[in-house]
Amino acid sequence: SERYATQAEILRYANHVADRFELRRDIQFDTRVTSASFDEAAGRWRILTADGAEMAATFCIMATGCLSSPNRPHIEGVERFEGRAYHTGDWPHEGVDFTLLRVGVIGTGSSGIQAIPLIARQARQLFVFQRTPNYAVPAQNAPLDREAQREVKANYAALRARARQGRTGLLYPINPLPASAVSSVEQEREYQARWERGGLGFIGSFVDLLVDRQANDTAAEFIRGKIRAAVRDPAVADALSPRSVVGCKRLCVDIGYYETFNRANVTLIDLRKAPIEGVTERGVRVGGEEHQVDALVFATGFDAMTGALLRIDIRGAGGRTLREKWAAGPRTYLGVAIAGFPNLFTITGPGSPSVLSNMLPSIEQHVEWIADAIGHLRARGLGRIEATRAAEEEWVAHVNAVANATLFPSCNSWYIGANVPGKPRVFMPYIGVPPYVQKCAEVAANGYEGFALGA
Ligand code: NA7
Repeated sequence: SERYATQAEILRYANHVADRFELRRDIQFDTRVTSASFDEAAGRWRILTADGAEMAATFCIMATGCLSSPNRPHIEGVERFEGRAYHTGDWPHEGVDFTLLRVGVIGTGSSGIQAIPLIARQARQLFVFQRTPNYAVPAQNAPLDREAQREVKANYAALRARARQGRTGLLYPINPLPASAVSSVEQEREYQARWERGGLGFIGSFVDLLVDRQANDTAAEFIRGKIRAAVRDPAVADALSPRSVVGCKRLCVDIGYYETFNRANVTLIDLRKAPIEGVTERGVRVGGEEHQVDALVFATGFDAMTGALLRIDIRGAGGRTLREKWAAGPRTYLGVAIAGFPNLFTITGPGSPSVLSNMLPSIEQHVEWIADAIGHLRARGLGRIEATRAAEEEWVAHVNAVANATLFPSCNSWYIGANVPGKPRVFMPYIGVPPYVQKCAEVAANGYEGFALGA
C-alpha cells in the first residue's frame, strides 16, 4: 500500500503467502537448530535442535538469513543497567511505547536512522550516541494509489526481468555516464532529481560512484550540503556529516532523520570526541558525564552473513567444523556450497550477491538453483554433491578481485565484518547480479561444474 511497506504489512503478507500455499504444514516453529553434522557412513546430515530432537536428512539447506543474528557489543557495565533495554534486531512484537521516557539510542546505521525520528516524537528526551555518521537519502515514502498498484501487479514478469538486468537486481536506473563526463551543474541536477525521487537509486546517479573516489566525493558533498541545510546548529550538522565514501557502508534511507536533530528534546552525543566509558544503573557515561535514561535502544546491527551459520555447530566430512574452516573468513563456492560440507547448501551465503542485491529475487534464484541441483541428482540416482576445493579457491579469489576493483573495501562496514570485534576482514558479498546469475546457470548447464557428484 505504500512505496515502503511497514513491518506490519510485510508480516501480514508473509502470513498470507504461508496460508495460501499451505506452507505451515511443512514448518516447525519455535525450533532452534543447535548442531548439524554430516554422517559420512550414512551419507546424511544429523540435525539436533535445542529441545533435544534429532532429525536426519540427505540435504541440509541453510536459509538462516544474512542479517538475523543481532550484534550485541560488549559495553562495560551493560548488565548493570536497571532500565529497559532493546535491540532493533530483536524488537518486541507488541511494540514499545516510549511516551514520557528518557531514551538513549546507540548506533546510527539504517536501523538507528529509521528508529530515531519515531522515538524522538514519543520520548521526553532522546540521546543519540553516534560513533560514525552515515549518509541517508530521503525515502520519499507515500501511499501507492490504486492505479500504481494495478500497474505493478499487471507487469510483474516484465518488472522482474528488468530488475534482473541491473547490477543489484533492483529496479532503479544506473546512469551510464561517469560523473566526470558532465559539469558540476549537471551533476547537481542529477543528484537533486534522484534526491527528490528518493531511495537507494541515488547511488545510480553516475556509473562510477562506487569505483572512483573523486566521483564519489561529488555525491558526498551533495549530501553534506543537504545535511547543512536541514540541521540548524552548524556544529551538530558537522558532527552528523560523514567524510567516508557514499555507499561504502549501506546507504541509509530515512524519513526526517537529519531534521530530528532540530528538536529541543534530541541531543547528539558524538562518540568520536569521547567514546562510551560504560553503562551505569541509570544511563550511559561518556567523557565523564552520565546521560540518564529510562530505556536504552541498541541499534548496533548484526553479525552479518556468517553470524547465524556460525552459531550452529556445523560439522562436515571428517568432522571438520565450519567455525574452523571459516576462522580466517568465509569461503564458499558461489555462496551456495562449501567444500568439505557435502549436501549442504546456503541460501544467499557469503560469496553471493545477497545483501548487495534485491534480497527476495536473490533468495528465489538460490532456491530454484538448489532445487534444480537436487532434481539433477535424483534424476540420475545420485545422492551426493560437494563443491571442489579448486572451484571454491577460484571463486573466493574472483569475489575478492571484483570487490578490490571498487571502493567497498575502503571503510569499516559490516560487509567486510568490521562491525564485530575480532571478525576477519573479508569482503563477503559478490558484486554484480547479472554475471553471478549467468555463472550459476553455466555451472548447472555444464553438469554442475566445480562440484563432485556421487552416489
Ligand atoms: P549497522 O548498519 O551495522 O549499524 C550499527 C550501528 O551501531 C553503527 O552506527 C555502529 O557504529 C554502531 N555501533 C556498533 N557497535 C557499537 C558500539 N560498541 N558503540 C557504539 N556504536 C556502536 O546495523 P543496522 O541494524 O543499522 O543495519 C544493518 C542492515 O540492516 C542495514 O544495512 C540494512 O541492510 C538493514 P560504527 O559505524 O560501527 O562506528
